[in-house]
Amino acid sequence: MAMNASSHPHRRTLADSDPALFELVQREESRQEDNLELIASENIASLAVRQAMETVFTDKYAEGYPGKRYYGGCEVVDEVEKLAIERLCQLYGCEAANVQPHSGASANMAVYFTFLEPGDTLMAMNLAHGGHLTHGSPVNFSGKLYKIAAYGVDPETELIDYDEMHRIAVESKPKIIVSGATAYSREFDFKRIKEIADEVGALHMCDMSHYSGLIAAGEYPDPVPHCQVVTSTTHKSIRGPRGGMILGTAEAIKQINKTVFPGLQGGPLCHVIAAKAVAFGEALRPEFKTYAQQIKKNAAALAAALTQEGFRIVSGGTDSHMMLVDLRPFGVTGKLAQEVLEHANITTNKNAIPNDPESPFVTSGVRLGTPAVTTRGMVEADMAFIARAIATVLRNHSDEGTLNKVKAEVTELCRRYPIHKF
Ligand code: DSN
Repeated sequence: MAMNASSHPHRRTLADSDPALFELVQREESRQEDNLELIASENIASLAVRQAMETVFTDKYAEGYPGKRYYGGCEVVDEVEKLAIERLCQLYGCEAANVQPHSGASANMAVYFTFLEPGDTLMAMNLAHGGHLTHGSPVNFSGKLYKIAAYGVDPETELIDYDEMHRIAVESKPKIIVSGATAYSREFDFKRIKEIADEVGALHMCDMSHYSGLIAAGEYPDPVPHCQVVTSTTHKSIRGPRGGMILGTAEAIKQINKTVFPGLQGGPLCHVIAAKAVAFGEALRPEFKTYAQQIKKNAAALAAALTQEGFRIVSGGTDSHMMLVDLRPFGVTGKLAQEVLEHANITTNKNAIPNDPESPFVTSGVRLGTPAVTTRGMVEADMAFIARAIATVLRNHSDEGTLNKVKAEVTELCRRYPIHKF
């Protein structure tokens, strides 16, 4: 007997077809709904971005680039990828782009594989001062394949020491200087870094992953005019789907394209590229600028309120969406803070502060960021509440009654700013 369309196994909903997985989705939705997301690298993608990710583009193989594919049937995905590239170039005013990298790490890998040979010198920010794993960690391919020359922050000001960067660059003669970081809340002087790179014959690459939404909105210094290449994730402050992207001069992207495919990746994730196109379209709208401005206002308000509560903010404040909080005045480690804050529905990540006396697994700090809570609609007054909640939890971390009380207040705040359950 022929099946009708709704009884065909392929037409069953997730809830009907796989209740176990569906229940996990529901649990995660509830967790996101009732928790304050302060991890600086996370955000909440729009419904439109998520809908693009669940489209039929997930089924399509499209090795190659628009107009030059290795499979048939690519006429529609060609238009999707061209749309994503066109919007991305408009957003950042760049000559060319590659939207295929599966992640920020693979975007960085593509740039290094294009312009470096194993054993060459790569200069990037010291991981202990805010650099990323792919900026030369000894446990990452970058630290294993290349000689690493690290620059960092001045011990007093906790701001990047550009004179020292210049000295290290002249001494180590890197082939690439990477700007950008994963835990540096202040502005980078991209012009100065380009001057240093030019002097030593290095390529300047910015990994703008953290700052990409602010940069798109003109709320953080623009690296594009000062770099041959700029890489990024697509899911942090730019608020797209999880993934990566590379922008650059036409000449640089021509070379990088060959490294991304066929050098490193096979078929691109066409459904994710579709969602990237949607996110870039959203970021081109005027309301995205208002959003980026509010991210910064919220970060400044949170840093000021935490200072009032007795915390020390590394470098004394923030120029972006994030801050590093030195917890030593409260006598707690980053590890303990992350655990007890989670008990009160406040999600953070422990993070080393510059010259941290604790190990990277324990740390003396937490990193906080405002992109996700700003997407929910929270404003400066909510940041004052959040600072008080964090201080109350850390002052009373072994008092379960206080933790539960703060948890109830945090849940109440979250429910005033719903995400999925409108
Ligand atoms: N995991 C990211 C962050 O939290 O900054 C970096 O890739």
